Amino acid sequence: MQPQPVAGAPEIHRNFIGGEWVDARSGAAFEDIDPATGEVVGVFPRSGPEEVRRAVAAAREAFPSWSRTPAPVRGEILHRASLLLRAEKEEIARLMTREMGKVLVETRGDVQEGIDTALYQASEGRRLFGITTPSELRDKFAMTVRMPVGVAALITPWNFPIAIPSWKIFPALLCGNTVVFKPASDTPACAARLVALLAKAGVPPGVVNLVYGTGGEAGAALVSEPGVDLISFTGSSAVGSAIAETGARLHKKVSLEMGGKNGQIVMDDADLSLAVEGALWGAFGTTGQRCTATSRIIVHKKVVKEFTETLVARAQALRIGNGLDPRTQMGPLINEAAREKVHRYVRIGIDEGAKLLCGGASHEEGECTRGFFYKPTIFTDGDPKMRIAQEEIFGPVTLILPVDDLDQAIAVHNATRYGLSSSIYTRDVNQAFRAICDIEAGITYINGPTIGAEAHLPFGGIKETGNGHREGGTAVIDIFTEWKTVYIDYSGKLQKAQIDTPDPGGDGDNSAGKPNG
Ligand code: UN1
Repeated sequence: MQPQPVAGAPEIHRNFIGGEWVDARSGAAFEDIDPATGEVVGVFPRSGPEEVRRAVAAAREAFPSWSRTPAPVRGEILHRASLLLRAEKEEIARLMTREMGKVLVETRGDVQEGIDTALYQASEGRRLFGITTPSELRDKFAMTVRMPVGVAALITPWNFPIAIPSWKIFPALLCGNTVVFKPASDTPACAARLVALLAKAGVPPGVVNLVYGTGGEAGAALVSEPGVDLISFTGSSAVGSAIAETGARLHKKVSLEMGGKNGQIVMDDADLSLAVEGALWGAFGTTGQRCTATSRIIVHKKVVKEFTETLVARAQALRIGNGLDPRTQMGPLINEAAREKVHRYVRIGIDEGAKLLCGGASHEEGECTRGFFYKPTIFTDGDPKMRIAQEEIFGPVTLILPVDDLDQAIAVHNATRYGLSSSIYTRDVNQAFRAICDIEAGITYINGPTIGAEAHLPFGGIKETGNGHREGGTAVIDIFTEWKTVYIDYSGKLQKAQIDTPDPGGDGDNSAGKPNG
């Protein structure tokens, strides 16, 4: 049982290991803070290697039985989870807004993404397709089946506290893996809800374990734990590289989803008001704290003046405040460190010679004095080589880069080390297809902003954004399964591939006196 809260006091939480809510042995704890008000939402255990080891042991113990549970049955449990998420959607959305600040409309969308993923992955329980293919030999059958990988360590960020854990936990379970989940320490309360809900949906003890703590302690212990077979991580490129190094050394499968510096191209034939609408949502939705956020807007010189004026006016009119207020359009940043980082980048941009058009400062009016608010910030006259054009800021800051034509727009777009999301606004089908082919990114939107991924399509990026994997849709199944190739020889004799294979150009016998190959 979770401990019962004392009225008015922040709730004290525990880890979830082997189907039980348990205290961390160290007794150390951290607070979950509402970034709009500074209030404490809950108190959570700061776990170390000992808790991690117990959680991994519980996941290992649960693996044989869970991996043998038929996939359609595992899928049905996810279906039940989707119904529970739907029933609790509003409550979880409100908790999420309190815990990490984004506005209610968006936190509802976040939970919805979890529901969509649960439904999609539930249905995968009755597919999980392998392939069958002819053998080159007579009386021999060839096919592939998918096998679970084992114990999956899932490390998630705070910006999508239900959606991103769902992208990982649901397919991991559907494929027959057991899980140790280490959520970001800025959003532990949503993680508790999700795990409690999975247990209620029928996930057996030990199949999903939850360990709270910092990345440096619990996260680092988890990735180097020998009982972990697979690590799936979403977060910064620096942490991702460190995880990949450890994973390589310890022979673990590693799937990484990291930074972005996503660009929206606006051509001179674009529907400008639509392009402004898209940029506003792409740059300032979730207070710019998405890996898919529009942090560069590459605009044709013929329309850059009109586009910029409208965008700046719209950004300045955004209503900033507590996300629980339905009138609020943009909530706070996640914490003070994030606000300092954003402001540091603003100063870097000014020093580099970009022109600050609006924002560039904390927002401390009215009720906002107690939270980590920052004004929507737009730079123009950017150069693609500037640090603010190259580095992920993860806040409400975007940079306008004027260009002469499509070729230059695509070149500027591609001149970063990241490759997650991208977008182009144009009415010209030829230009749109050029962009689809030539933009270096995992996702390209035509006449839509850089954010808005759907649960049943692949999500992920190229270059330093990822390491070759995709989440979402069927693509995620490749992360959470290993292929088993099966040959069934029913000829009753030894048949040697490549050697006994009938040779249509020869005498039908490759083996007698002929060199092989
Ligand atoms: C992220 O920013 O980490 O496409 C994920 C989107 C969301 C997911 C973003 N559906 O913006």
